[in-house]
Amino acid sequence: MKLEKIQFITHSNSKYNYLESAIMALESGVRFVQLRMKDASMEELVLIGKLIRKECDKYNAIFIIDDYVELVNEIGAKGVHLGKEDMPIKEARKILGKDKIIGATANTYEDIVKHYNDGADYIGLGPLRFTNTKQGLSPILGVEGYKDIINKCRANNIDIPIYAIGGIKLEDIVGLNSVGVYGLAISSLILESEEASKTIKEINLIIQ
Ligand code: TZP
Ligand code: MG
Repeated sequence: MKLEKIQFITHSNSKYNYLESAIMALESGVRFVQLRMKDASMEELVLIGKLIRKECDKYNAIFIIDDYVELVNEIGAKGVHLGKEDMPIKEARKILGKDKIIGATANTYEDIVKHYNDGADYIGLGPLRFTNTKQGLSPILGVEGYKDIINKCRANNIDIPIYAIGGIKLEDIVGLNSVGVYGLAISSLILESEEASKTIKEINLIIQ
């Protein structure tokens, strides 16, 4: 399955709840959504997850969920995104099989090598800079951090799509693209955009 270059991560703010955030992103042109809803109960996740999955189906968009390997099939999602405190990638692969997408969070080159060897489909590498969207951020990488890590991957034939994540603004994307990120995992940039469809088009022009 070809991975879309923009992954929208759900969030809520004064304008949108989680479901509305996903619908707004889809209406604006996003075709890859991750349901991230940190304080939700399993029941809520299943309920909202199924609703977002139906919306994604309408747009033929890829839909994955954060953290919960055990809910992937129940929700009908195409995969899962796993962080450092979540189920190990190898174990998740055994449960989900080869056709589901497994994304993994990384902050260093070493994290990427481990996830690559364990069979991840893509990496979310970050954070680029500070963001309020996530608590307990790993050390900030800056564009130079991405450059160093991606160059090391290339030198060692570690070939896996790398998504930049965390605090990404429109003006960062040319730089991120030029150091070789595959795509972007974003939330605030879309949720706080005055015209999200225009923002998506602008991102697509740079990153394709
Ligand atoms: N991990 C680091 S930042 C983030 C996650 C899941 C959420 C997206 O951040 P932003 O800054 O709202 O795009
Ligand atoms: Mg997680």
